[in-house]
Amino acid sequence: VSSGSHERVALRTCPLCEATCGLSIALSGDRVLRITGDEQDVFSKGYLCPKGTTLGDLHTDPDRLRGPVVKRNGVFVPVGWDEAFSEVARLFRPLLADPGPDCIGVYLGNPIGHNLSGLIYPRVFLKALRSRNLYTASTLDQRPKDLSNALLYGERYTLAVPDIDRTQFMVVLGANPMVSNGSLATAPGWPRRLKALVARGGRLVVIDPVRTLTAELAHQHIAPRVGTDAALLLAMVHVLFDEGLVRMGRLTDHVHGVEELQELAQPFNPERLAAYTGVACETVRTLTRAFAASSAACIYGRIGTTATRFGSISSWLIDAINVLTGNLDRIGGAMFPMPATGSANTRGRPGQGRGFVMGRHHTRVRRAPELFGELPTSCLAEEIDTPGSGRYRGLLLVGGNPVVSAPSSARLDAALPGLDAIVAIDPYINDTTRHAHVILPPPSPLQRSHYDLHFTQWSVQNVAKYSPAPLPLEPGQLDEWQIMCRLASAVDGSNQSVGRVDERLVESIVRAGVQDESSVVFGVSVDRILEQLAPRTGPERILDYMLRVGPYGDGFGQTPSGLTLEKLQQNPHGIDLGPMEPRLPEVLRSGDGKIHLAPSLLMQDVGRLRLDIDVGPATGLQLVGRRHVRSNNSWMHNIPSLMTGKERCTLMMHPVDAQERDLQTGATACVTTTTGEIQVVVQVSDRMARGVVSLPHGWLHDGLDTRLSTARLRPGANSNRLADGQAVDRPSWTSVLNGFPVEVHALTTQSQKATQK
Ligand SMILES: Nc1nc2c(c(=O)[nH]1)N[C@H]1C(S)=C(S)[C@@H](COP(=O)(O)OP(=O)(O)OC[C@H]3O[C@@H](n4cnc5c(=O)[nH]c(N)nc54)[C@H](O)[C@@H]3O)O[C@H]1N2
Ligand SMILES: Nc1nc2c(c(=O)[nH]1)N[C@H]1C(S)=C(S)[C@@H](COP(=O)(O)OP(=O)(O)OC[C@H]3O[C@@H](n4cnc5c(=O)[nH]c(N)nc54)[C@H](O)[C@@H]3O)O[C@H]1N2
Ligand code: SF4
Ligand SMILES: [Mo]
Repeated sequence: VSSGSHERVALRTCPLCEATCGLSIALSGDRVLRITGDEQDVFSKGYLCPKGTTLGDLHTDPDRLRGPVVKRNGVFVPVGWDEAFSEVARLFRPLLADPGPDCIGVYLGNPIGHNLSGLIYPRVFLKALRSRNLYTASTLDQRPKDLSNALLYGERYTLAVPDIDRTQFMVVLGANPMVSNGSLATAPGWPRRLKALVARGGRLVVIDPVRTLTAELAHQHIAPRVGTDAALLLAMVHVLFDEGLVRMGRLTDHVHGVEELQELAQPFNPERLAAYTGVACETVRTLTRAFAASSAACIYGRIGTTATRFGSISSWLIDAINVLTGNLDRIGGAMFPMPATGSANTRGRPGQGRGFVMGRHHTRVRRAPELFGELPTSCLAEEIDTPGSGRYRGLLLVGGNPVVSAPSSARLDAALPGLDAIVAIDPYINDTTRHAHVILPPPSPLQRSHYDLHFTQWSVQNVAKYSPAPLPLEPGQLDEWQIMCRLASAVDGSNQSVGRVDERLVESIVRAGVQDESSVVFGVSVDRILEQLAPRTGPERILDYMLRVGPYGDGFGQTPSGLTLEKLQQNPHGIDLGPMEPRLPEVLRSGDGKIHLAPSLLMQDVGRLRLDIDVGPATGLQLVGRRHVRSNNSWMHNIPSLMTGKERCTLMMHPVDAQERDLQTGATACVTTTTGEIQVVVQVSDRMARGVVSLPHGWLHDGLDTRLSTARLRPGANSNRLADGQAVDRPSWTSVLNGFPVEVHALTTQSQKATQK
């Protein structure tokens, strides 16, 4: 698209958060003039947030690495790609030979999920490494939901998302989409959509210990005690049975375990739980009745329900309530998307799968089970610093910053220098990558094409949109998929070209397709398919394949009007594939084709919850996390325009809690747990409930050997120095990042004590 002689406009989906907004990028040459929302984008319709406008600043950030660096005598020096990959081979290959692949850990961070290369190519280096020690940011995030999805429906990404645009009653637990723009429910413009819900007379209820911006929009804000959602949800299930409100309608035939769940919930009446949850029994009963009475209701939970002590139970019961009230798979309820590039629930036999197993291998130190092939990041530090055979010797970091993002972060920070080899694919030298021996930087988002393979799986509208790279790679620069291919051949010693690694990957993907009885290309020859994909290469070739064999695809000519990448290229604002449609029972992939409402693993975990309830509500202060619209996890603090204004890394606390500790807004507090201690600026706020303090994660960039000149000016404090990697949601091993006890003191008294020692 061009306008004027020098100015042109490029369209690119924003890769920063799950909202997938369409951006309209005005360019002059390779200079970004401005970024606005793409009004014609079929999904985001012009919506964007302040972060989306800063991709040009990210592109020009002088601290962002433009070429690989290798550490020599403790300092990073720029090298060419050949030298960088030789160094990778020199570091990793001896370790792979002895003691072997399992001495290497791999960590895949959040931006990998927002990245076309990152969603396709990691398998090439994982195969080359042959290590089973894969860690991901998901294990700090949504893992309990993945687990409950797998147990209920047979597959982790069979995720019921709130039908936000058509619902009449929405309960939001532990999420603040007015700020986060939503998660595990992709919808650009959550704020607009929530306001539309209110405007059409729908009801919004927010359950959050903090009076967030989302809570302010709601008709009702319920502030439970931190970490008690599982009990609150059990009480709602109890009321559904107790008051005869269960109405499963057409779901009835597809559901197993209703009686077991009823029996389980029997003792959990809201009267008994009120002291524990802090929510009056009448509030629970009234809410449950109103929810059950609505013809289109959904309950949705996010990180304030997952990264908590009972995250798996909460994740499960959220779906259970949607099922028991007949709202699962109902228009305006919680529904299953149908992504254009397919997913595990569009492949294989419709309505039935193999079910799922976990624990095929375990971590060495704490024996934490593998889940979906991944190990919990809560265990990473100890696998590195615990002596003994099997201790990790090398680490590959791909788009992750666990020294800031993971619990027990001081321990991880101290452990990393003990490794023989750390390689990072990352654009920045930050708190984690400063420990690397080699850093391989991907190009900026503006130099890469985009398609949301991941988020279309939980998108509230079925859409498909491809963006070509707005700007070309600079001479000598590698795209991220090329880095991943070269990494693979450096590690396996084959020294195959990028082209060859890519060929082998696409061949293996197509071969799996033609051997899959459920695929439209079953029985077709691999070569015929590859001919039709030519002359594309790289992620575009694989994307084209996925679209063409996907649910709306052209099936390589079988449905000529169907989707292809070429068709997406002709529709740069995206193609609207329509609202979500009911998908039961076809969507199920459980072993017996049923929804398992009472999975034994989670039923058993209720014993742990029961003990907690018996112990009673925690005393003292509980820490929770929060997000800010101008901040993105740990890595956008180097963008000057996002860093203006008031201090954002503050400890928010209730006026009385602050007063009791002689703290005022602007004072520095010392926050301690059994794991660590930080100092942080206080912000007194009546948004907070008594006993709850809130601190954002993703801060602290004061390491002298980082290259983050803007971020370092306002380092904030790292909340994960307080979080304890030993504290997990038992079934999923997800870290408790929301809801752990802290002590808070005014800095002066604390520092005086320290000097007296
Ligand atoms: N601007 C911005 N947007 C982001 C991100 C970002 O860093 N910045 N990060 C992205 C990522 S990776 C994710 S996963 C999503 C997360 O998206 P959200 O889950 O919407 O994230 P938060 O804003 O942290 O909201 C969590 C809420 O849970 C509440 N909470 C804490 N403990 C409890 C509890 O025990 N019970 C209940 N009911 N509530 C509790 C907190 O007070 C908070 O309001 O956001 C994404 N979007
Ligand atoms: N206390 C607390 N901790 C939390 C959370 C919380 O709520 N509270 N939230 C958790 C959640 S939900 C998440 S998702 C995790 C995130 O945890 P991480 O994924 O570990 O952290 P990010 O901050 O997303 O770090 C992203 C890294 O990727 C790099 N990067 C950016 N773009 C690219 C790219 O295109 N390619 C590559 N290769 N690298 C890139 C950045 O420079 C940065 O180093 O944090 C978790 N940690
Ligand atoms: S909400 Fe903001 S950060 Fe998220 S995709 Fe849209 S513009 Fe990007
Ligand atoms: Mo996340």
